[in-house]
Amino acid sequence: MPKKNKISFYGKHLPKAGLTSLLLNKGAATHFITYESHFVGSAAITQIVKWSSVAVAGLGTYDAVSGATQITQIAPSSGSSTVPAKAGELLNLVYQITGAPHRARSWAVIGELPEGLNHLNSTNSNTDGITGTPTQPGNYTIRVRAYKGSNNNGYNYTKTFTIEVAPGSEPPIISTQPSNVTMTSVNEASLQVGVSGNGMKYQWYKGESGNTSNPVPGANNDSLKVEELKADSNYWVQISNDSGTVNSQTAKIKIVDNYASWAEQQLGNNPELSAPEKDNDGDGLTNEFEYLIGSSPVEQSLDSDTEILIEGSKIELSFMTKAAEGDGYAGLERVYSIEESNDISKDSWKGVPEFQNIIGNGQKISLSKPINDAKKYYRLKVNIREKS
Ligand SMILES: [Ca+2]
Repeated sequence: MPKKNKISFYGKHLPKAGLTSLLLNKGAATHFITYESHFVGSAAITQIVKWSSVAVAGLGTYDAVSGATQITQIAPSSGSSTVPAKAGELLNLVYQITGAPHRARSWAVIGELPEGLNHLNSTNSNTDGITGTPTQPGNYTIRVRAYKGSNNNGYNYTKTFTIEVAPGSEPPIISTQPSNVTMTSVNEASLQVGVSGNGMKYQWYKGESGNTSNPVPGANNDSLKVEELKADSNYWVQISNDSGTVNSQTAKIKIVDNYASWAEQQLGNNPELSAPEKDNDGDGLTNEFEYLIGSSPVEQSLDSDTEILIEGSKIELSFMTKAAEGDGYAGLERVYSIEESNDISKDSWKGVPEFQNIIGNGQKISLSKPINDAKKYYRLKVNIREKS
């Protein structure tokens, strides 16, 4: 049979209204939608337009199949016995019987359709279809049967299709939030976010979650390396895909230095120089001692600010404190305590009330006590600790 115009050829055999007109009409998209509205809601306009062009184009492949009677898928996957679909997206499955000497008077679908799909149940049409929006992913095998007679009677022909419903797109879901980290100013940390979903894009930001004013340049994957931080810092990540956007919690990076990070910054990585017991500048103070009192480990330190005087019946003791600040002291504070003893034996030292754990910030501390005993010893304890 000559088929110069495939479209019009099939048109002769099909009823004018509804789905089949959509299939065979090459008119404008709005025209397709008018007819398609018999079967699907107007919400699915974009899918309908997309589908319509696929269906019309698909007729070419379909048309090449001739001879024996058969039922063939026209759309969405022309000629195939499997039907691709996606949960949450409109499916228009169209199939047609060819080679049969008579028009199909009725159709049946045998087997369970995926939830959300309906059989169009054409009558007096060689074309039939299944339409709707599937909700549950999975593979569904059905049989489609065309009958010569009405009400599913008479000679019939059957075709099996597998409708493969893929999972729908989901917005990203964070399974693991980036963790808070405590580290020194010479360490580096890697923040990591665990996400499930497809087609994700990442952007890390400095600051509190939701504040997008400080994006980290080039930080576009699921981890972020941070290093050389001199102060506490916050980071968070925004993850998005076609279906939505989600913000992680804020990961707080706390910087707390210690002797090792102080020594690395003051003396470098050479253990010969940076060991706590070394005295590189030869001032009689070990590196560790210089770290504690806040003096330089590379320049000889002279203590000119400590005074002890006896004035009349009182002892006057004064000294200048130093704040824990500068390289190696991030997150730390220096605290001073005065202790006294009558005989300097090991267990005799007692804290002088009101002179305990004074946080150094450059202030002068003065102690004045009446001399009642024959002998009195004083000592100053200096500690470095994490900021309270
Ligand atoms: Ca020294």
